[in-house]
Amino acid sequence: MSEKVIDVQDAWRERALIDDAKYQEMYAASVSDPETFWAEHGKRIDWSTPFTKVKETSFAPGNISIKWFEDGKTNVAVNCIDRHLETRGDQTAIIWEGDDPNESKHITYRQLHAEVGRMANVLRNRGVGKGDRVTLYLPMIPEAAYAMLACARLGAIHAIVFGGFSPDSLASRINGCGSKVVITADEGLRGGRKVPLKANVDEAIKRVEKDLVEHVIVVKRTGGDVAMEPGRDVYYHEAAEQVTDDCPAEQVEAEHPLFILYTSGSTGQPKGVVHTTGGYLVYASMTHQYVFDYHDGDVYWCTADVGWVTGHSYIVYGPLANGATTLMFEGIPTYPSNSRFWEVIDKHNVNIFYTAPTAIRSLMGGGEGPVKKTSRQSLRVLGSVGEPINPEAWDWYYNVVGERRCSIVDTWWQTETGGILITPLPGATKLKPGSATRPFFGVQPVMVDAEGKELEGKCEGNLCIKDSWPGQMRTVYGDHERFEQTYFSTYKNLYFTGDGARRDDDGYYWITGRVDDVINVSGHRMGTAEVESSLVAHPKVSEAAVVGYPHNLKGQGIYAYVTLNEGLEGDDALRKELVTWVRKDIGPIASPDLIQFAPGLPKTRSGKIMRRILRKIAEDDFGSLGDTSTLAEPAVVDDLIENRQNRG
Ligand code: 6R9
Repeated sequence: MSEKVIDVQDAWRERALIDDAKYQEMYAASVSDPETFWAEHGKRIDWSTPFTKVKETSFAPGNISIKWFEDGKTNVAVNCIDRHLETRGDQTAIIWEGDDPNESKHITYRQLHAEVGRMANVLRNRGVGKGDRVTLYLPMIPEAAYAMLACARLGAIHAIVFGGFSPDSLASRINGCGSKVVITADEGLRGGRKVPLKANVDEAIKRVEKDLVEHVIVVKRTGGDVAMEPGRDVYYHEAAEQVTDDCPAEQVEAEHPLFILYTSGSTGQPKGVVHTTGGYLVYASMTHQYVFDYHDGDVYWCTADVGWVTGHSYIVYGPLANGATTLMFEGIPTYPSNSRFWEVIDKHNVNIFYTAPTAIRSLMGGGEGPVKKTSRQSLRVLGSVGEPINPEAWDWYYNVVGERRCSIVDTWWQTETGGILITPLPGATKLKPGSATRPFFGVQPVMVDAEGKELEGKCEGNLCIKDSWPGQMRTVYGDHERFEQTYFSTYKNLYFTGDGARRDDDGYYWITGRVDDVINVSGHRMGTAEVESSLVAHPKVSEAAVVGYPHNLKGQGIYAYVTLNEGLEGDDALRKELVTWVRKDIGPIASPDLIQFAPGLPKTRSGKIMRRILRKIAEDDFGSLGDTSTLAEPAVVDDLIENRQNRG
């Protein structure tokens, strides 16, 4: 791995909210006396009833209980909208950029207030109130943000299902949280292709408990022809005509649930991760401000979908709580061309850009040309999230996209953590390509070995977090037992992240990937991310995924799936070249035993490689590939099976 260090540039520090000395001071205060620290920062949001209690949390076996600001009352929509009206009513809250580059619009805070009030009234008219669950199955259109905030305004709990999920997945999530109302659109639009959202909802409802779903509200996006069930389905624009845009906000307890978001773990069905109101908003807004060094007037763009936690915390809640201008993008990075991201940045003068390594790598495959033909002069901070960023992608992001002017924040966090936990801060943290660097305020990472023994100093192990932070998930919806089992039973009194990491001499964290993906080769532990990063560093490789497979001598062997850059063909000579490359880069224990050239890798629609499937194929275990319905392109699996490497 790269050991390069990039100093904080003077320009970053001069502009930044805090420098390194201030970070050190605030971090020390946040962990030595969390009560005092969070009592102060809890005031960054408005409370209708101020809290007097700050932190009531326990990770003790049998008593996992997490409460922040417990006796305070507030409303998330009021914090994200109403409180800004006086000072920035006419400022743009949301810039919406359509799939079609000729379509975009600006929504001011005042307009947002009216839109959310109207949508809240439409829901209220259909019996939605405090504590009711509402499933959202929407494309990236402003109505998705309106719907989230409308639920928050009423104290209802939204459960967003990513628009790319199948009717089956949607059905199990609607059932799981017992939603009586579903909000969807006729069709979505991505890369010029239509997504049949309403038709999927109809399919899903056939598989949902009878009579559970009472109302389906349909936003007209494409105007496509869809079936409407009388009495159950209504077009949003028609329902909206029947109500005013003035809707009182329900003040709720700090621990009232704000949303449920389903996420997959290593076992069983997806879990409904529950986030609550006060602590979540304090944490999402504070991290958004400090991590991205957000200043008034900045234009901020996070390319995630609102169907994922990144969209919740860093498109909608964090930025809007801070009175920011947040850009919402309906399309994809490669449509109409792979200059799209950079063109959108120029079009809207984006200052802060937050995307995923998978997007960076795929654009990197197309070379520098599509980037270089745009200006990108507005950019100041570049963020990364979702998976370890390999140093080569980091370098490309830094050198080519940001032209060495922009700081990079590699932000490590999870659906479960609600907000960013480990990250550089632009004015404070020296950067090392590939490292998420240091913990955010209040976050105490702990490294443990397989037996749960805490490791000191420079080390490699399992990443846990000691003590709670305000954005932490509170429970698994309807199954607190599973919450304890999944996150608190492996290591007592610690939150277990499921990730492996190493910590270097400077106390920097390098996330190596999920520990369920660690390969044990002849007794040596090998991070799949490490091998992948090395492979991807090869000039001919565009993407790589590495899994373990049973090996007679070594215990586990290393099986590498490699996607080459466009137009290249793989052969035995290249296989050899890659093995030598990795041996040289990391060491002989990292040498791939088998390399399969794959035109595509199985990915979830959020871009995560599904190693579970790759492991099964590497193990010749095709009979039990499990659920492949969440794949972006299920067909790649057939090709992988057909061309698998014989493990002899
Ligand atoms: C926010 C999000 C969480 C898992 C997490 C880890 C991986 C996320 C990362 C990263 C290395 C980063 N991950 N950010 N790994 N460096 N900067 O992605 O949530 O979808 O729940 O995924 O993603 O493995 O445990 P989620």
